[in-house]
Amino acid sequence: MSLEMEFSTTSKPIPASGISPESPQKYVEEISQLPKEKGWRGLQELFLYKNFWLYPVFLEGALHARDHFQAQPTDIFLCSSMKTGTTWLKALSFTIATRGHLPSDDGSDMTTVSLRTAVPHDCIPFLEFNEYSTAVTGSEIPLFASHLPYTCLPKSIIDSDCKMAYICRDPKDTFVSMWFFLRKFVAGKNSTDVESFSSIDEAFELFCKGLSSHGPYWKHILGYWEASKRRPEKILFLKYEDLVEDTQLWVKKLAEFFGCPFSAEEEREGVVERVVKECSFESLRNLEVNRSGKHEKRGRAIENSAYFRKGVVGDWRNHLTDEMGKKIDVIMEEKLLGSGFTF
Ligand code: PAP
Repeated sequence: MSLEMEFSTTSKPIPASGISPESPQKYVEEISQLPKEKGWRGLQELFLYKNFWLYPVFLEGALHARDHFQAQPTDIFLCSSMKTGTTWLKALSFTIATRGHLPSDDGSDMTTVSLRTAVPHDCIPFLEFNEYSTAVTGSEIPLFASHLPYTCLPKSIIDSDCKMAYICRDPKDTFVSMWFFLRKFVAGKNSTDVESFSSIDEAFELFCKGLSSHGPYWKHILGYWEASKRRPEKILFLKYEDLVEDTQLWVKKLAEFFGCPFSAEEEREGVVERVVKECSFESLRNLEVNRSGKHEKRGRAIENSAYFRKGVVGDWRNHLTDEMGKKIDVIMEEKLLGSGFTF
């Protein structure tokens, strides 16, 4: 996905609405009638669609998918709010689905489409970037990804009873990851832009009010959580922290969920371990494609390295005060109360 498409800075010559000029007129009109808020300084305005704050590019994609995407019952969606582990989940899922082509340690049996040559975002298409004609290469499983909240997904996905794997993450680490990611993007423009970007304190207050990309974050989680309780066999719920703690266990669960469990022989041969190793933060971050490559969509590019910052649990402690941590924890507790979900 292209950051420029998602979060064009205010310094760019974009329409006041933030809606891209190439968006069909009917979507421009629909979006312009939605409530909007300024959101994070240095980024576009956020628009309120079905009770969620979305940047125009995601919204355009959501509306387009709503009108045009025809899900098949066999499609599987990897869903997440931003910065909760999407890249990792994509890498793991892609590797599980294409493990018949797993490169050996010396790389001798590499196929053309591989995590060693493409950023995970280029391996599994995003629904809201209208990439759904691009089937995942080398995989028997039609995998797609989406950052959209459950209630904003196209009706055809819900009606087709598609499987979904949803990943969420501690809100403090999610917020910190998002702030650095967006700041890095803004910093890529020029120093004036980065100076005008929301400070971490300012962005934190907005995040706590639900004003962030795809926010409120708690509502994003709740939508999928409630759906997973209604359809547990169709919606697999993952936490980034659990994935860190026991990646092998979750890789096996994912494979079972996708309908391609590891055979006893594969387990004996260490295929699960190889999948985990292939997708580890260190392995992915150190690949040439992710160190110096760029990720291009619609003629625009961002550095792949932006998707691999630290990859640890609890980094928020280096950037937020205990008081801030407590504040967001209390908000999350209140909002998730009675749902049965906790971090
Ligand atoms: P996206 O919404 O832009 O797709 P997403 O992949 O959901 O981002 O989240 C990025 C986070 O996942 C980053 O966290 P950090 O800022 O706290 O470091 C990124 O480092 C982390 N990440 C990416 N790949 C991996 C991986 N293989 N293992 C663990 N964490 C990872």
